Amino acid sequence: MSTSSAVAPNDLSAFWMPFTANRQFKKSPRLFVAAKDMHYTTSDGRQVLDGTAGLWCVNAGHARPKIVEAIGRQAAELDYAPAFQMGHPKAFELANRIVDIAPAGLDHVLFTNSGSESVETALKVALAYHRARGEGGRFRLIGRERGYHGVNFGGISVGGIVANRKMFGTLLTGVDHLPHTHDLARNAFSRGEPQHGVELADELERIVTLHDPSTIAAVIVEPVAGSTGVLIPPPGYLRRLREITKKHGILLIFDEVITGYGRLGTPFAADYFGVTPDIMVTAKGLTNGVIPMGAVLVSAEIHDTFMTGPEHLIEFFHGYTYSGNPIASAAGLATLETYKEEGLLTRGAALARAWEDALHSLKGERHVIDIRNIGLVGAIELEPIAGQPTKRAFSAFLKAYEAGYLIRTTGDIIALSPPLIITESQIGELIDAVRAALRSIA
Ligand code: PXG
Repeated sequence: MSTSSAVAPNDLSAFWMPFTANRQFKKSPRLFVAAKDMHYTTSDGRQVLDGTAGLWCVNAGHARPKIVEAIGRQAAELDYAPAFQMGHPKAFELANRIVDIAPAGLDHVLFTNSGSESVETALKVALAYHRARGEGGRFRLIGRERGYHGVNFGGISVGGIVANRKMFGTLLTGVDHLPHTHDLARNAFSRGEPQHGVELADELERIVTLHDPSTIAAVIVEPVAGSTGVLIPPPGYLRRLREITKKHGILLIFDEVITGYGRLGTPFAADYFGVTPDIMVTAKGLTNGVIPMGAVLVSAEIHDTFMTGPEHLIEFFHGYTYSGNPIASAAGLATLETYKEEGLLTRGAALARAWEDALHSLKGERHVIDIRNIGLVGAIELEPIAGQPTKRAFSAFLKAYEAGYLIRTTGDIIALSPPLIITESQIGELIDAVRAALRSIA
């Protein structure tokens, strides 16, 4: 009997897996059974270097003692407290700690359980805010092509991924989209921010004029689009969006589910780009991915707009059974402490140069048509196999996995986003593994 059968389930059919090629997976399953720091252990006892921080969330690496201990202790002490009309100390404490590290001006926190819920929460806050101020005619939401804002109806409506939208009916009405900023013809192999494309922000002015500014509630963008392949904005682009939104009284929402908590070498992308939104959507790295939790940060102006009327009445009709739940709050506090103790929210900046050089050493390898990097994020875009999009990158994923490296693919793009504890020598190892994978595929 192999070690694998001791830890493998005997039937994989009941679990309909998310965003997975279920039939391919179940024919040759890839199962992790343990993880520590930079590595997973597979069910057949192999070590796999985590090149993706799980799904962009395990920023401090796996099984960090402080977080593990906090979760166990909290489960024994106070496992659950009702989220509505009751509280517990750690949720308040965590909200304060998040505000401490957030860009100035984002002062209040609504808790959720995922990035998708954070997005829905942000969109609802935006609509309700305008209505509370007597501008209920602002009902339109503007997203962006190739944007990913989770999988719930608001998020797929403002999102710009065709496959995530086309099966699901009419979605939200009153939504429009900016063009994406990906421009291989002009920007391929840029190091860091690509030079061309700032004028794409002016498309917002065109859309706003088309609908009239008085109908528009909010614009939502990922500062750096993650899921659709690490699309980095040109210098000045986000600043321009900020200027246009401000001019027209439109709220700007940054979806920092991926870029938040140190991914770019700054606490948030808002810090990296020097642009502060009115609402910031976070999740993932907030709890190091260990317990589901998200946080939506809003300005005092937005928060205070709701704090009117009789004090015994609920101000905002929204929330989840698990908003700010005790165990998630404890995990969040321990995660932020770990980030602080180890300087992880800025460690990406110290590694960014080595990361950039390592990634760009793949230029000239077979199939590679672009390489992009910012902070501790990278992407390697491959020429698709004619008539078989996604197949080439998926083959690279399987090769790398067999060799002991976890990478992530989206379309024919390889995306890398390792835990922020990665060493320079592990960066070298990871990139060499990608190189070997590229050399071994058709
Ligand atoms: N916004 C952004 C910007 C995201 O990247 C979500 C919202 C939704 O978060 P939840 O927690 O509901 O999944 C995300 C999630 C990938 C990948 O490999 C990306 C995400 C999730 C899973 C895989 O690109 N992003």
